[in-house]
Amino acid sequence: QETPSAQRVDGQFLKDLLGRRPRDSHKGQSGKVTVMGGNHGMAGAVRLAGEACLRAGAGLVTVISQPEHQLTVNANRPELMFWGCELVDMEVYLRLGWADVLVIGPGLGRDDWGYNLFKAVGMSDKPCVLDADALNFLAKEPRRQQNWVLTPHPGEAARLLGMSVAEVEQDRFAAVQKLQQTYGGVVLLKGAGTLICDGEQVVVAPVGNPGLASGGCGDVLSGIIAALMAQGLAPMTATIAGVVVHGEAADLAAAAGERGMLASDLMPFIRQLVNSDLI
Ligand code: NPW
Ligand code: AMP
Ligand code: MG
Repeated sequence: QETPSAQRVDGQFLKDLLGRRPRDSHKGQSGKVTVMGGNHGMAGAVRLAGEACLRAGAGLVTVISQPEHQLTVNANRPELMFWGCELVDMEVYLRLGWADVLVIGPGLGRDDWGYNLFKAVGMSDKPCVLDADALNFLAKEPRRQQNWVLTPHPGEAARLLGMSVAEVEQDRFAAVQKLQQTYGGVVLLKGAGTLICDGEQVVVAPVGNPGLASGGCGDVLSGIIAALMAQGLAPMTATIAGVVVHGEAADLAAAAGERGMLASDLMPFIRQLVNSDLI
């Protein structure tokens, strides 16, 4: 529930946020992101997060996933780099050092492979976006970190808080604040009227539409937020801007109808929106 102290944001938030790229910029300056997840059967989740990350302007994006997913992840998207990881060993730790920002969770699954990747991210000191199953591991091993962004939907938030989905939804404002107090960083509570909290303020983003209520839309959001962080926005700003880009892209995509809208349908509009302050 909204309180008077909550600030509302809309498309105006994107104005003057990113600016034009310098004429002599190179891909390293737009940031390097590594997206981790995609356990067996869930290549789509990391493909969507990785592609959204590129469309939101990251300079280089690597996907770390189950080896059998290379063709799926790279199908019609050869710009994504891919590393097939069967065993989570020292090489993973070395590869995490390459990235400016990490995303972990989309399609990660809840088995040992997913858990070991989750632990590897925890050992690094990189800024990161934790989504989906990474949040389920965090719920089992709670800890605080300041330079992360947590993106739970109400089901994941309920696990993180040890309460029911109904209790989360009954007072979303209290839930997002409790999540932030418990886990630190920036917390985004998904759903119509997304809430974002960094411990100092709660922001309400009444953006997007029910066309987003389909598989993969959350995976797209995590990629967008990471790309904005990699381009230099602070985690709170990147999270608010990411939610606005995602929601406005959904509104543009919904011109053809909310029902049957797909996460992939957001992709061309993400690019339009991260350049919108220049038009
Ligand atoms: P119910 O019962 O449906 O009402 P999970 P997931 C609840 C990957 N994906 N408001 C929901 O409630 C993800 O990245 C892969 C209220 C249920 O209890 C994850 O890794 C795709 N309740 C993995 O799949 C595309 C809500 O939470 C529970 C709610 C599992 O993710 C799809 C379900 O949550 C997907 O992104 C809301 N707004 N939202 C791919 N192409 O590879 C959810 N709930 O068990 O965490 O399952 O979110 O589907
Ligand atoms: P996930 O459940 O992780 O796939 O994430 C779904 C994404 O779509 C989140 O960003 C939600 O806030 C957004 N979303 C889902 N349903 C709606 C809705 N009815 N209105 C606005 N945004 C929504
Ligand atoms: Mg999700």
